[in-house]
Amino acid sequence: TIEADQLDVLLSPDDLRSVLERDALRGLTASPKWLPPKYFYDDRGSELFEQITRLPEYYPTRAEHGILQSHAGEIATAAGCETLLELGSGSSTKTRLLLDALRDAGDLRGYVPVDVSAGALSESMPALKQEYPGMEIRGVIADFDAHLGALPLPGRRLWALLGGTIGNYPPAERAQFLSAIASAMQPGEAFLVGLDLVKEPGRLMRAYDDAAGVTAAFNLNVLSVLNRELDGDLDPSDFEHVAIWDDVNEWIEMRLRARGPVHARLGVLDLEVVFDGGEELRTEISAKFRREPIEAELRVAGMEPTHWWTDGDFALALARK
Ligand code: AVJ
Repeated sequence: TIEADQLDVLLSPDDLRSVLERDALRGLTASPKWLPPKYFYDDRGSELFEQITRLPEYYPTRAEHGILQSHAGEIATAAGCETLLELGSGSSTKTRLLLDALRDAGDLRGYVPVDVSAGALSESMPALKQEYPGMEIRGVIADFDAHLGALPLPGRRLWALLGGTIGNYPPAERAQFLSAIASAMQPGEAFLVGLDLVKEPGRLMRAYDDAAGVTAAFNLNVLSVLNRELDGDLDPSDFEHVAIWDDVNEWIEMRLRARGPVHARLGVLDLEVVFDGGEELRTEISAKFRREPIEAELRVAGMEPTHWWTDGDFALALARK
């Protein structure tokens, strides 16, 4: 169990619902249709994502883990921080590598996991509390697009955004988000960001369209989220999973393509949702990075990139305010 003084709720379930209503109305009435990827992660979606991280085709999680295993000590020393603030904490294997390294570097004081999902925090926090007895743990339920300025400050923080989550933001939003992080950081704090790198398109495509169909199920699950939260009657079997590599923008796009004409309704929005046969709904972009351009973006946002660790497939970049 989590005690009340260990949890800040900046985002209530009602808030999350009204953001979903606004995003769904905006995205489903747009042309082409789109939805933000944050709604993938209900309990079922989070479980499917955990399965994705174990697929043979999905290399980013293993790659990032390997880099952390090899370099966590250097990262902790370079960061020189006493608190780990993790944006989108999810499951905590990577967290432990960083916490151990910060502890070995001698400075560990606190851990601040930030997530939209209370479920993720109530799973990870009790165990971490036991494993790191002297450490202050302060979970925050927040939308990290909205609440960066309101996060707790128990000592100098290492801000971590792992897994390649930054890739979900299209360039303009990414610039805004990085600036918002930079302005929420105190001088002397550090930012560690996980970046999936541009590579051979075949490998990228397979990572987002696996043979076992787990990514397809993950993508289609967002329709169940809409049905449940917005009283909808979308039929997942009316849609197929599509992953494409956009080599101009250098991002993967996931879409749901209507197998034929679709007429559905979202009761809460009082909205008819109509698809032509073959029409696509964009559900995610996952941008892939190159070193110089993303380092330039970090500088524009107001940070100074200082370190870059990579295995050739994935990279961790460290920047300071
Ligand atoms: C959690 C956003 C990093 O973009 O690779 C995995 C999500 N989507 N398979 C990614 C995802 C399809 C993942 N991120």
